Amino acid sequence: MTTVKAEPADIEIDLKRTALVLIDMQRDFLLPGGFGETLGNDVSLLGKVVAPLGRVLSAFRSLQLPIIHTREGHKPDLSDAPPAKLERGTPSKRIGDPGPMGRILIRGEAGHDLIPELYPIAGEVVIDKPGKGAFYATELQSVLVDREIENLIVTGVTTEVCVHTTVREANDRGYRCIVPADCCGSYFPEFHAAGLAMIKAQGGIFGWVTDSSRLLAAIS
Ligand code: TIU
Repeated sequence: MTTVKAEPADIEIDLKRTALVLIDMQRDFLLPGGFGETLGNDVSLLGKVVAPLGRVLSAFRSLQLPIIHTREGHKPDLSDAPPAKLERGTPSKRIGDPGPMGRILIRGEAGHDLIPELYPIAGEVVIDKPGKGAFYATELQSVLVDREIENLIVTGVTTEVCVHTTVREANDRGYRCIVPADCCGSYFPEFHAAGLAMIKAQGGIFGWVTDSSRLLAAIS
């Protein structure tokens, strides 16, 4: 067993039953011209996640532990995008509209793809998800059951949206979720802080919060 220093308490995990989950590290959220920017956000705020998450990804690769990437997006015909999502708010471009990186949040377009710095390699799982949570309308649970995974290191963007929704979904399904704070990011620093505080409050109501240094020290 491996002890990861974390809040609200240190946690012991069996690394062989632990997967790294990278939520939506896509151009559409991290680069100008994508979905995140059309919503009115400063996408540069997410860039600081890439280096620490890259170090954790390298460590998981060298230990040959399971790695799961997710991508939020929709089919080109938008048949999996509910009107309530398509019509939401007043973005500069809507889901499916043409943008500088292709159609916004559409599978197969450049903007929908994962950023090159964290690009999946052979053997890593890529889950396409239409919603915010990685379990909703995806094969994630069967992937985890097949590989006998019990613990998830949940990272990516954005902390209070897709990371948080996934942690909540996973927690209810019995997975221990550990979130390294510097490996996830938000367009709203105050929501990032609040999202992490909510995870570890009440004795770890949704999971545990650590950081890349403590995680790497534990698994190396
Ligand atoms: N807008 C925002 O903060 N996030 C999303 O729309 N999706 C994800 O978090 N991936």
